[in-house]
Amino acid sequence: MDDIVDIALHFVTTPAETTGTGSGIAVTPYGAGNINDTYVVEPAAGPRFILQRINQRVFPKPQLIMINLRTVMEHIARQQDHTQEERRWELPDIVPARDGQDFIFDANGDFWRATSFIEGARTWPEVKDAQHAREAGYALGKFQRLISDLDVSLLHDTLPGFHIMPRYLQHYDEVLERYGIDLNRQELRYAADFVAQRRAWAPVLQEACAAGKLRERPMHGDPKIDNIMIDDETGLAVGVIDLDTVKPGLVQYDIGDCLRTGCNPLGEETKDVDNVTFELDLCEMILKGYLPEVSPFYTAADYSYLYDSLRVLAFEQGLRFFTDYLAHNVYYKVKYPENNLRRALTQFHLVEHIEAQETQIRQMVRSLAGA
Ligand code: GN1
Ligand code: MG
Repeated sequence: MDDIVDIALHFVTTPAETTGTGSGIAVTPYGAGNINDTYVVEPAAGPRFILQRINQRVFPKPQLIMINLRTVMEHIARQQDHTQEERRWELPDIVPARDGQDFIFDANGDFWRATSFIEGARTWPEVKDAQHAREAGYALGKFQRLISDLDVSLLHDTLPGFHIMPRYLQHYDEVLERYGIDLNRQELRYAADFVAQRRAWAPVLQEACAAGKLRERPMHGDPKIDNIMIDDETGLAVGVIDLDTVKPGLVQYDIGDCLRTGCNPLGEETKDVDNVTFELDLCEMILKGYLPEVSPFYTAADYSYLYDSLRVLAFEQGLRFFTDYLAHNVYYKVKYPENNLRRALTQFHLVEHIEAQETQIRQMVRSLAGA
């Protein structure tokens, strides 16, 4: 890899730095992403910005991410021209490189891009309280609404197979076959049984799509609570970040992902796996923020698949973490060797608590949807 300062300088246009010396520029690791490498760049002059190396094992054609991002940002900018909003709303915009391109490849073939830093706001790894939950729902709903009339055929598929359960199950089978599993270990047996008991049901969203009940639309793809920006002063949502997986998909993946992360106060990284819960009051707050935003384009089927969306997304995430644990951690970054196993067990316990509250969740959706 080239020196990180040299990389950052490609995205700095203020005169002091274009000499290429890098004096006065600070580049610091930032955030907690599981896949890409993220830095904040503070030039001697001009606004700070986010610099990221995109993981090309996960995103084989990273240029497509930037093409989609331009398409989406231009679409949203046109929409916002027509609205007089009082609330602050900001999305991470592209910071082009000095040569005018939206990205650079370094000498090693690594792919780098920069986006604007949203000041005075931050993300939170876990849900804090009811207002935070409601704001997360609002931000996702508003984002989905802003892209709901974008022609989905204009978006590239930046990550083939993303959220497609039959593919994840097939990959899990291949990993089991290749690496094996110690079923004498109680946690591993629990996880393997857990998958076996739900694998026939798990492709429910893809089946609904194939049957014409749901259809592909523009989606965010990764609206976990940690990707919602909250204003430091007002506590209100400012927008959503991490737009790399905005592509054709189901809005169900989005709301399922928002609920599975926003209603689990212990969060995805907890080691206190046995005490993981799905909190109904937070679920109600997320839906109260979300549903009014999406009601203009939501169909009856969209409402009826909400419970399944939540259950599937928690199960999918557990399966993906478990598979990666069995494959010796090749997809997600890990902080300790059993990190992916703990993450998987957390999601599976969350699924169990979701299932135990199915009647209440379905009833909640019906009453909030006004049905
Ligand atoms: C990954 O890199 P990050 O943290 O934004 C993953 C998501 C998962 C998430 C779990 C492209 O997102 O699907 O929900 O980890 N992104 C991709 O924290 O696989
Ligand atoms: Mg992401």
